[in-house]
Amino acid sequence: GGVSGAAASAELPDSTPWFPRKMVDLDTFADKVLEMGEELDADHPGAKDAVYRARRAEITNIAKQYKTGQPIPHIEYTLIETETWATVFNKLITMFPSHACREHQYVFPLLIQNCGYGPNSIPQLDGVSKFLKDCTGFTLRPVMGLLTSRDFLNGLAFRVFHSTQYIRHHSKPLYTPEPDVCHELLGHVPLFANPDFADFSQEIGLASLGASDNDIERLATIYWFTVEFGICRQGDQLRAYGAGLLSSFGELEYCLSDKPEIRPFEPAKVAAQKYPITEYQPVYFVAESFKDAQMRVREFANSLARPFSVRYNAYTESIEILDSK
Ligand code: NLE
Ligand code: FE2
Repeated sequence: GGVSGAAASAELPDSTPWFPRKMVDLDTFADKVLEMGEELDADHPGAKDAVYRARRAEITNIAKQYKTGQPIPHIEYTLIETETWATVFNKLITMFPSHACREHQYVFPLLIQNCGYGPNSIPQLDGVSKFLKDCTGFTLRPVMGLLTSRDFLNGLAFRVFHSTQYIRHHSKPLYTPEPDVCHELLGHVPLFANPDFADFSQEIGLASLGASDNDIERLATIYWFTVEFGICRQGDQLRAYGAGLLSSFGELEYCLSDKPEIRPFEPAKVAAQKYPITEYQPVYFVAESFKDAQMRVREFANSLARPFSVRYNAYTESIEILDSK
């Protein structure tokens, strides 16, 4: 097989789940959030705080309205929000030198210089998105809360990362089960500035386009154990590169202690691993490098039952269909 004009316009099997073909197609995800978007679960620390709830609704409304190509609106964060950020920021930077992977440590000072990272104010997504675009072509899109795994992973195929813009409740700054702006800015953003990591993330995204529900589940699990909770070997040490670790003071310490179980990153096995979402992970998987992890994910993706393959055309910001794999 190969790409040709005919192949590029080839019909997909009817059973293929819909997937975005152009960047603007991502606009259809905006109001399809699963949970914790506008309404908060009863056990959320902010559930009984009317001021917090109203603020969340205000900020998530920006994401609901957002369309491809628009600048991401700036948020004027309140004093209490900025204090929460400062608490998280100041705690985490004491841990990064000993616990974060070298790629994270390389980028962090650049974010301080270029994007206003520091304890005194919460960086704006718009500036951060432009910075990432210059580094790796990744961009951010504001999102109301959790998308379906399919929508979220599909975004990665376009090098688009869906990012929350609200902040965790001030009563629990050092761990939250849900994404928030601390998690996105301190955990995800530094890694998306790294070219190998960007390639790795897009690889998962491309594999998700038109994948079966079962394969989406497996890819989402791989995403969970890498982009969110991955650790990697660097020299004779283990370091964290997963954003869920890098944004949680408690779990960052725990993940490199002798308490959790550590296994090698083998996608077919990782894909079948169950995991909790509201507490520290009992198991982590170690990548040897982002390039090695990407190769393994590509191999895994080729083993999935999808009768076509795809590639991203960055000039036209669209997905091309290849007639066979
Ligand atoms: N547990 C992480 C934190 O506290 O920052 C967030 C994880 C989101 C998947
Ligand atoms: Fe995340």
